[in-house]
Amino acid sequence: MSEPLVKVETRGRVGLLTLNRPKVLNALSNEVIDEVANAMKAFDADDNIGAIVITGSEKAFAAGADIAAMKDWSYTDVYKQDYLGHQWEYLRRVRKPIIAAVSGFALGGGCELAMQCDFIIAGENAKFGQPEIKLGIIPGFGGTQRLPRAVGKAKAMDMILTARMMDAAEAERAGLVSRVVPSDRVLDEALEAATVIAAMSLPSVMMAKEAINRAYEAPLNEGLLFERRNFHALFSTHDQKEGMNAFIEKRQPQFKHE
Ligand code: CO8
Repeated sequence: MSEPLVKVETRGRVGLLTLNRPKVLNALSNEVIDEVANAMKAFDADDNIGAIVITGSEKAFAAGADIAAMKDWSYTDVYKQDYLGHQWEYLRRVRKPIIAAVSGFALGGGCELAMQCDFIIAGENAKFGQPEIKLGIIPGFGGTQRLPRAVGKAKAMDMILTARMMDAAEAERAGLVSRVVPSDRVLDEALEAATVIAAMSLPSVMMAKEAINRAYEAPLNEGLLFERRNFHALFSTHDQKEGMNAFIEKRQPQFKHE
């Protein structure tokens, strides 16, 4: 049997996706993205999963869209299939937290895939970049929108216009990644973070994610109201009573995720 393009596993309450096209540095073909989106949908619908990790290999998280597959496409080909729409946009709709565990290259669509996740844990050998300009195109999967939000306009312009890569230390300073760890620790660190998150009350985790994302999509007043209403709503859950009682009684909470 041939190797799957994306390996899908569970580790306790954590769903783990591993991009698995090592010969082409995990180049993201439509087939790969279909498999990622389908696995994400299944994890999102599974009550036994509380957080998701997506990773690649030690050499590459993903070196971008599959250039060999794209090179002969015409405008009508990409327009008619709405390339980078539909399944590709699915990640945005996943309601559980997704952590990108990035080692090696995260370039073009690979950098954009990592930025669609909720946060990035990078290995010391990670390299981020949007080199599309060298191919006569521009980022098409959110790079021109998410990179400036993550690192500011100056660095985003610099990276997208010159195609230079950012190493892990610069990415951490710029706010693109949340932590940098030794390269051989990336996946373990991401799984540990995901396990911590998955042990929290799922409704509060989902509402926190939704509220943080509002900070990017709504004016401050709307975002603050959205946060406050969700804060109020959590007082209707079992887990809020359990969490607060456990604190007062000096014991660990037993969350039911409801
Ligand atoms: N697509 C297809 N094949 C690739 C890709 C890719 N993006 N990247 C690497 N490969 C292949 C190489 O062709 C090579 O294959 P082969 O062994 O058959 O020659 C193999 O992977 C190994 O690559 P290299 O020999 O080049 O390895 P190096 O260590 O010398 O270099 C680099 C590593 C620097 C990462 C280099 O491979 C590189 O520059 N890759 C292309 C990076 C790039 O331009 N990425 C942007 C692609 S365009 C894009 O992402 C469009 C964004 C739109 C949204 C996409 C949504 C996902």
